[in-house]
Amino acid sequence: MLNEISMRIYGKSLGDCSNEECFQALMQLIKEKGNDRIVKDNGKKVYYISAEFLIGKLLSNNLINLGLYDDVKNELASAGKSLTDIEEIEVEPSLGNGGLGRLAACFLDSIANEGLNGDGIGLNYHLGLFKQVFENGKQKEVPNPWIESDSWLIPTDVSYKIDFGNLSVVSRMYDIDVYGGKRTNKLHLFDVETVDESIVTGDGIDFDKEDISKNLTLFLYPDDSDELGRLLRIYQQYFMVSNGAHLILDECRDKCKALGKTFRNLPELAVIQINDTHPTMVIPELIRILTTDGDVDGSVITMDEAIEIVSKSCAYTNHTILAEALEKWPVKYLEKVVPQLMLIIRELDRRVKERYTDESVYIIDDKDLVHMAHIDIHYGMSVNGVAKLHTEILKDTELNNFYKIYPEKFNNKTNGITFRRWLTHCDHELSEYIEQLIGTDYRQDADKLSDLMRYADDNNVIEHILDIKKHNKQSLAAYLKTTQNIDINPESVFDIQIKRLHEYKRQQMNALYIINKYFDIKAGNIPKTPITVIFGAKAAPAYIIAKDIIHLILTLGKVIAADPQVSPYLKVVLVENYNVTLAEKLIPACDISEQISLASKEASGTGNMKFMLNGAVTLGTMDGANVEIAELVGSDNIYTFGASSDEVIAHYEKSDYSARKLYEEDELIKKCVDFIVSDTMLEAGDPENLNRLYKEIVGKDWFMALLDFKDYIRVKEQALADYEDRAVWGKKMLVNIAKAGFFSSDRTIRQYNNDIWHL
Ligand code: 26Q
Repeated sequence: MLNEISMRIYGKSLGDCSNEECFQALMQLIKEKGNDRIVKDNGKKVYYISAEFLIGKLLSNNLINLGLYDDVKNELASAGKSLTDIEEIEVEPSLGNGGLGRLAACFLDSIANEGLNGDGIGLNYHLGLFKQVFENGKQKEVPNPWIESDSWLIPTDVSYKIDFGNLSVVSRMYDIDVYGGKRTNKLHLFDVETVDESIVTGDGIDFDKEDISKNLTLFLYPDDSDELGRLLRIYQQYFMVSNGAHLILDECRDKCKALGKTFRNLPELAVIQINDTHPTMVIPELIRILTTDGDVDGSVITMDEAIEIVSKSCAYTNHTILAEALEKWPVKYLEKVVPQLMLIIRELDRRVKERYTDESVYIIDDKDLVHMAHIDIHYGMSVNGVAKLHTEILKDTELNNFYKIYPEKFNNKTNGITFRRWLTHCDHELSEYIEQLIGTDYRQDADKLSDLMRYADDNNVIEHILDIKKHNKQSLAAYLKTTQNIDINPESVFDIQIKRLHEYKRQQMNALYIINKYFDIKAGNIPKTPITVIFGAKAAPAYIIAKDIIHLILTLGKVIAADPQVSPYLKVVLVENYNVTLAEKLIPACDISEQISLASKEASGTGNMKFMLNGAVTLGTMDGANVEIAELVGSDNIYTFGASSDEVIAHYEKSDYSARKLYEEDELIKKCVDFIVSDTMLEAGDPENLNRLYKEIVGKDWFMALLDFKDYIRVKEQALADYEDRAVWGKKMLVNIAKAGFFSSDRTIRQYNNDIWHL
């Protein structure tokens, strides 16, 4: 099958092709096979609109979803080629930052695999988020280009003129196919024709922030620590939603014509799922276009009618309760960038103010800030959180005033992950073994993974699962050696924390644990099995404390590696440029999954689910989806610790948390925190970063790392002790895998469809 294509495009057989040529041939094969599954229908369609789509490499995933993986692998092997080597050719697009973007990618995969009609809408950032490199123990950001002349990206002839207050640009839509077992959907990525990568100057990610027609689609989340950066984000957001709105209405116009309907039927033809507040302007933009351009037949659509149509078509997903992450834009900025939209937003606000006296639900507040989430909640038909606890907190506290007005709009959709990427693809050996034991039914119905519970006391099975983990650890060690020149001991315990760097996720608490362990080892308490603590995290370029935490981890790694007393037993690694590809190698190799956010702050987490599915045991707080993991696996198969979300919320309400008090009153806490600014550390690292972080932890510690630190040590020690009994640990692994079925994104998507989309 592949040979035929290589003959056709290169005039030579597969065995004579280079890996690059094989990759091209594979792309060709996949695109041809995928085309057979394009379904054109006039039914209702979901548009998942998102600033991020963290899709990862597509080669193997596409092969798996098209059912071609094994055949292709065998054909390549008989031609003397390795699929794994060919995978290395593909560049991972960096179109996302973290969980929200990866969730969008998992959802597209599940929508297609459930056979549902649904496309993604986003932006084609040429240089991605940024590529992280470490220099002198610090993060440096450099561009992360990923678009090659021949890639998954397919140019289309869809193009719109997009008007801003002071300029207009012309867009172009590019598509990436999303293959499901039953149909092919699309990820539509909009780009600006005039984008110019050459305006990025120096060796970092600096560029002229005012040259909108050239910079609009260069980077995801350009540094918004100054006004120009914030304005640029508004340009980007409007560009995304205006293109999206035009596309949606164009597609609906065609359907209306075919079905004899009008835009008044929009809610029967389209549903727009708004991924966090970044695409919120799609609501006023749709209203603007409908009231300006009128209906399919040219008749007028009034403001009242347009609002009703749009409000019935849009649904909002909230991914955070951190106040600082809820977008609020100054009226003045919106007035400058999108004056035509500000007219609509003022009208939407006027209607809210006419109806409600409670100022907390206003769209425009008394400081002239536009609360984007408030637009979504008033003018959408659904508001969902992403895990049970998260939704409860939204209803009870953060969005309580809205919940009182619109109880019927609130619902929970606990996140999920696609098992095709996060099991079949990334842990082939494990998925094959699972299929030997329980067959393949679980691929359609993930809950069937629980059939594995039959083997919970079968020593041979447990042995086998432990063996697979061992192989994955060896593979990771080899991979990190070749790609990053990092040495890790595959015989050690792999303790892994990989996620965006944020204070609430508390990488700093993990670092303090490492300091505690360092002292322990120095005092002669040698761990039975050596420990490797692995981090992966990017810090937002302007987030100073996050960057200080990166520096702390890198410096600790250096200090420990240089200490012959400690280094045989403890190793600290921060992998460079953590991304989906690295996650696919790290997760199957993990023993202990670190999910240690301050309770109430992590909306859900999805890494926690991936680790569980791959047989890692969670060490976590009762936060986000950890709560649901704990319910599923039972207390024997998870390590939980720390203050509850209620306790944490009470501390914030009473403002009674004092890090300094804990630091001064507890000798161990003081000793560990003081080490950050010890002579050893200051000599190995940069005193500016270390002193600043020390002050932050003692003087503020807004996310209460010191509150949970002692309990964290206690429970982590228990986990490490339990690890020593391989049979006992192996059973915990098996139970985790067996109970992970609930976290399939196929389930999540069915729930979105049943409760919100009704496709
Ligand atoms: C906001 C304002 C200005 C600039 C940037 C932002 C911004 C950017 C990205 C705010 C939030 C994000 C990303 C959020 C995110 O990834 N949230 C995660 O979503 C996951 C999927 O639901 C959850 O599992 C995680 O718990 C949540 O942190």
